[in-house]
Amino acid sequence: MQDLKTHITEYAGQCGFDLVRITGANAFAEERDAALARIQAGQMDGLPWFTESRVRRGADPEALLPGARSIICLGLSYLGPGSEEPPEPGRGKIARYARVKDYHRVMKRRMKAFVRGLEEHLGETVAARWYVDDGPMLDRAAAARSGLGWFGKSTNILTPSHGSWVLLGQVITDLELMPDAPSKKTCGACVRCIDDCPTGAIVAPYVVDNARCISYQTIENRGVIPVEMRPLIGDWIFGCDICQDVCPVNRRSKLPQLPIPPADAVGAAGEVDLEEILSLTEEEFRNRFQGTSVMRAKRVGLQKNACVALGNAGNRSAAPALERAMETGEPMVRGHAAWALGKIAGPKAKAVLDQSLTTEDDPYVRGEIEAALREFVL
Ligand code: B12
Ligand code: SF4
Ligand code: SF4
Repeated sequence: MQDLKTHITEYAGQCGFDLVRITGANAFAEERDAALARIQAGQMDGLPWFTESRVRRGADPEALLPGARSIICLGLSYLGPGSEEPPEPGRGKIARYARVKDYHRVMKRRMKAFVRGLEEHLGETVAARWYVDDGPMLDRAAAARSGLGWFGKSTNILTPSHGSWVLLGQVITDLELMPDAPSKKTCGACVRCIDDCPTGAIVAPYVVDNARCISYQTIENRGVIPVEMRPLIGDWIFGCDICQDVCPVNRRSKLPQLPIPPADAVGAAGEVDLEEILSLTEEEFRNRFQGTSVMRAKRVGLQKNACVALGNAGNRSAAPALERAMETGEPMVRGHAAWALGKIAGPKAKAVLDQSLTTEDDPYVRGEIEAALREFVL
């Protein structure tokens, strides 16, 4: 049993994973109850697919793989060379995990190769299912129980070697393997992430209120970004890394041994030109971001976020780009562009809003234009 475990650990490294630990396939009862309580408290609102039945299924490895005995927990760092300096004016920020190619594909490919290699080593078929992010499993719960890392108060899993900059995957298998012990490390008295989260989304240690998280608003929210949240989003246009950037555990994180290839469309610094984003056609958006995590936000979502970031930057030179968005964008983009025009102010912005009100017939967008125009009389 120990020999096989040693082989698995070494082989996972050869397959390109930075971290590997084992836990048993018993149910995640406490974490299931914590997740169910989170749903009931409305703190997962906005994610209709995150249902109670999904949590129950995902917390029970036997339900996912009958005969499951062990879970091989894998971690892959996505830390790159990009600096965390504030971007140049007119540019928006993309979270670190999206500065590399879509990790779902890369990790699943590596996990499949890992399982096939194990089968070759053992000379028999191994019953296995693998998950990363989009499966029902509670990825962090498995990582924590295996000792791959510990739950930070930001809810991110922190690892001693690679900080929280790791993506998490699991291979559930019928192999009997010696489980590792959970980590004894904790955040101690630190509360940096709670204090520095701009939206107050970490409502208590280990509890993130989904709808208040910039990551949710800029990636998952298909509708209107709440007006009161917009100024707090700053220059983030896809995801948010603040609770990780401020975390002291992340200060000396190791780089990945076999990095996920970079997403050239995003760049190592994760900075993109906001006016350029606003002008992309559907085809141009696809050509540029295909194969990256940014696709998740869709073009309309990214453009909506670009409007918010332009409004927050408050640079009047953005008025012509916002005007074009008012003329050609989808209602969701027009609405957020109107808000941005109200924020950047100036005679050009006012003229665009006045003109738009004469032609706009979408009631939601009209409401945004009227609210933006009220900014000028204050
Ligand atoms: C839904 C989701 C989101 C939502 C909701 C986030 C959330 N906190 O739930 C949104 C869109 C906001 C989001 C954002 C991000 N996400 Co996300 N997300 C998920 C997803 C799909 C499910 C998470 C989940 O189950 N939430 C439910 C709640 C209940 O779980 P939880 O927050 O982990 O809570 C646990 C703890 O609170 C613990 N607990 C409760 N009480 C106590 C008490 C103590 C003392 C302790 C120790 C623990 C503890 O039990 C709970 C249940 O396990 C997972 C993938 C997956 N399938 O698991 C990725 C995942 C969690 N996300 C990931 C990432 C990278 C991010 C972002 C960093 C992306 C970004 N840069 O924008 C941010 C981080 C924001 C944050 N602070 O969490 C990674 C995290 C990797 C890591 N090292 O932790 C995951 C694991 C994807 C992956 N496979 O790599 N995400
Ligand atoms: S990702 Fe950003 S908004 Fe979400 S909890 Fe962390 S700091 Fe707050
Ligand atoms: S910032 Fe502090 S409290 Fe938050 S996750 Fe990091 S160590 Fe824990």
